Amino acid sequence: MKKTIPGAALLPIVPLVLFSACVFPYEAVSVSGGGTIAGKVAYQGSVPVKKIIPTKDKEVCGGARDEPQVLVGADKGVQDAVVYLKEVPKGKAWAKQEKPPVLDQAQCKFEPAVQVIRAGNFEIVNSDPVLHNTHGFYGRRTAFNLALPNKGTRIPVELSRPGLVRVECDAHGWMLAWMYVAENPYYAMTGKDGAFTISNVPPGDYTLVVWQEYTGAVEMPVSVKPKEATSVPVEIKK
Ligand SMILES: [Cu+2]
Repeated sequence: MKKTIPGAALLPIVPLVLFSACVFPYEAVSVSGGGTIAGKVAYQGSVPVKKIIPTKDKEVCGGARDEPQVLVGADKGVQDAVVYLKEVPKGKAWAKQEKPPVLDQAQCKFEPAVQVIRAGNFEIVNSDPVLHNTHGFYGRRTAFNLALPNKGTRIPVELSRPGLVRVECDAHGWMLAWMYVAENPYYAMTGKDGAFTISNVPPGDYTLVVWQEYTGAVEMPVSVKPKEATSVPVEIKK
């Protein structure tokens, strides 16, 4: 049975093969009459499961387990989807950042498994008493490749180019994380219920991109009106 999301019809969804490789310049300005994009990402299908079978360092990494490839909560809401506006020329300033973001490795899992950062520095941390060799990629191109042999090792890394970065560990083949380096501050990650909000958007027409690890990226048009909230229900599928 198919559930419909009340409030609005589903917008057309165009599957994307790859993220745009070009870097779109962004200028921070004061925004007057900004609107809000509020939505919910839903997944109706059966949830695929990935078998994780640690083959080494089992005393730290644990035993075999199943991990869902889509985190589906109440009402089919999808947690940890990345939502952003593409190619925004100008708008609100970036939020203040007190500390660089962190990608931790604990019990041979990346934490967080998905995050959005801005271009610049973040820190890779090893919280395990075993070697992790943390290897990030833009597509097939290496973005960083670092050995963190000891518990407590902390290495700053710069990602200067917007785009999606896949992070693996060369020592533990099952470890996987995703970092989206945002090109502008109009982004969000969905909460447990699949909801997201992007605020203070200059009125106009935009392309909203929704990415999830298993389903990939889809984009859809969205119009923002002055001081109004635009509701965008999104259904993702493989
Ligand atoms: Cu590792």
